[in-house]
Amino acid sequence: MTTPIEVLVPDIGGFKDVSVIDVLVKDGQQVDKETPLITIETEKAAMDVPAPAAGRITQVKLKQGDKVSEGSLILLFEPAAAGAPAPGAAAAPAAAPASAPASAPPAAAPAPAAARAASVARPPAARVVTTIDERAFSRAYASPSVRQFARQLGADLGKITGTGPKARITQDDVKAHVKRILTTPVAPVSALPKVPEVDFSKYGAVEIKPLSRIQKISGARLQASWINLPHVTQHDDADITDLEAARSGLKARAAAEEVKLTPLVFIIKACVLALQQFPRFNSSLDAAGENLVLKQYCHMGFAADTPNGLVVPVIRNADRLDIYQIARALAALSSKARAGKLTAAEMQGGSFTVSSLGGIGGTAFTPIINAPEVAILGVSKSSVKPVYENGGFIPRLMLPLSLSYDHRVIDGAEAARFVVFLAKTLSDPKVLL
Ligand code: CAO
Repeated sequence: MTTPIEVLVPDIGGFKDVSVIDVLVKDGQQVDKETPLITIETEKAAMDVPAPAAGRITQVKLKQGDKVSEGSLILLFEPAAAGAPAPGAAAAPAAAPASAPASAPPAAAPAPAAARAASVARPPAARVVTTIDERAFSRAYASPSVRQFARQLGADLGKITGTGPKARITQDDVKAHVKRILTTPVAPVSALPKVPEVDFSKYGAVEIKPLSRIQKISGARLQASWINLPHVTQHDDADITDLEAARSGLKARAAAEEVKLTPLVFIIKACVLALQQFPRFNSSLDAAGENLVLKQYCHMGFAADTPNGLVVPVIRNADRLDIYQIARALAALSSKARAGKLTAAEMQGGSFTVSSLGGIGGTAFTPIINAPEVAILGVSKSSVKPVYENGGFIPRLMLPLSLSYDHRVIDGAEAARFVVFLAKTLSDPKVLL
């Protein structure tokens, strides 16, 4: 049997009266060299004091919560013969008086432990994988070498669950944690602030009604457009007094053709002419956002309000259609939309969209572009307004137009010219018939 030696608290960077936050061994326990004996916590770090050699714990001399300084007695220890601590690193003999340790070299590998303690207190040296909560990091249960390893990887020990004895964090735990972070697909972080979640039932009775499939699809597309496209809306009024007179005059012919000539029919026709005059409005940005795709066709979309939500059917090749053909296509697609019978193809490939709320009311609104189109025309209810002309006010039927455009593709001046052209075209029925 070898003589028990005292194992003392090593140089801990000059800290005094630090807390023992854990005692990791008990009397009679066999330990290997470097087995952690106790964990102490300074203001800067928690650190383990390891066994100076392989051997048996004879008697533990302190308990959790005790205060220790350099040289405090931790335990008595019987080194295994072959693994006895090297001279100079060895603890004082067990028989030494309690006052002796101050002058005896600390047993628990003081120099490396001190070096580790110092390095633990160093700021992270390598890349930071996560933000480190210093308080949680310092409280985490891990050896100095594991702490240093975690520091180098920027891993937050406070977020790692230990798998070692007493849930001690091992180097493998740190590796697994970092690997998990690196291999977990990261959802794109939205920079948008979130709308607060509210439990409305706290304030009164509520009913939960799921969104329709169309509402979910159109909602996501509208939001994508609103977020991605810099929208500007240009407003103007078109004088449709003469157009309205012409439209009334065409009622009999329209009845014979079995179509209804609503103002929207003429507005779609006027938009076709405007797109031909301003081809940039009949374009889309390519996926890289570096080229304009100018379309040689003219497919006109129109927003339709249906019981299941908003849909945008598309009138194909509207530039080849006269107003009666446009009216027919409009009626056919509208009734299919309301019946929920539109095919996907009938809602794709639009050049430009018209959203008319004129049959309902309102004076102006800011429509959201049906991306990847680059502009949309909002139409509100026409009304008779006094217009100053030839030195006096005369009553004219004015149609409010609201053109939203993608400012990446269209300049404000071009948008104003487009709307002026539209208004002029709508004021002259001869151009449209
Ligand atoms: N000013 C005054 N009256 C107008 C008008 C205008 N700008 N536009 C239409 N009207 C009149 C029509 O002449 C018609 O009158 P009569 O019944 O006396 O003939 C009445 O309003 C209803 O027209 P309508 O809505 O049936 O037909 P439309 O061709 O104008 O529109 C459609 C068809 C499918 C576009 C429309 O029914 C619709 O769904 N509009 C809503 C679009 C929408 O929701 N837009 C918002 C999208 S963003 O949320």
